[in-house]
Amino acid sequence: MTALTIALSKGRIFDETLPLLAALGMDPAGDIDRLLRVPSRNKDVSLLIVRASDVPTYVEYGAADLGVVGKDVLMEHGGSALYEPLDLGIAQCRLSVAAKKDGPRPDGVRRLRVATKYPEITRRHFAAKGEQVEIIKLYGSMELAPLVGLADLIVDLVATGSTLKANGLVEIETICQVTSRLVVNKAAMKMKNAAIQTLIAQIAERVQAGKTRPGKGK
Ligand code: PRT
Ligand code: MG
Repeated sequence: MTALTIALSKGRIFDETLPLLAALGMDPAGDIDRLLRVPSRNKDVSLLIVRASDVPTYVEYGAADLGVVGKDVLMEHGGSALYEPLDLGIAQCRLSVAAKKDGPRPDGVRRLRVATKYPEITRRHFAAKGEQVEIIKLYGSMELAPLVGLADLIVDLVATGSTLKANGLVEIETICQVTSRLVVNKAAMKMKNAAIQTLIAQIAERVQAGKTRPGKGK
């Protein structure tokens, strides 16, 4: 059979992809706490454990044939160099603009500062609305920025909303809904077409089954 490599990140995405991999007999057959390249129970499939934001890069350059990545990361990376054949419906959240409860709001006059790990999405979002903002790139803990006066607004992922609430922030706008996607290297899609199409079909069937199973709908 054709050898396939799948890139994915630890944490949320790994945890939610694992049942899918297990159902296809592709769950890790090695120490995922130490190894960065892990064999799977299917000898033709190996898994690469990389940073969430690096998944598109591994797949784009063909270091991995496929990847599992959040739509947020994909939008920030610019997805045109990859195929995105499947919405896996996992690691669900939304990308939102949040502000201090009593802080300033965009008013078309003041140039507000926005802290985010998504400068590209943020730039496009405010440009489309004709709002002038100053973007401050952070790598994490965005919720802190408004509290210490580093920024007026943040653009960050929200799932339950409890992190915002705990930090005295409120969601003022939803930019988009986010789920994880299966992405495919464009050359691999040609060279390994049969193997990849088979895998996509198997995963799609699982995702569909998960949606229709009572109580599992997301
Ligand atoms: O952590 P690391 O820097 O290595 O990478 P990462 O933060 O990119 O990875 P990880 O595993 O945290 O997130 C991977 C992907 O999971 C993201 O790219 C999203 O597509 C998806 N995802 C889904 C989330 C969330 N839900 C989520 N709630 N990623 C992050 N969060 C964080 C959010 O940033 C905020 O700090 O959880 C907090 C909010 O959660 P609530 O429930 O309090 O609203
Ligand atoms: Mg994280």
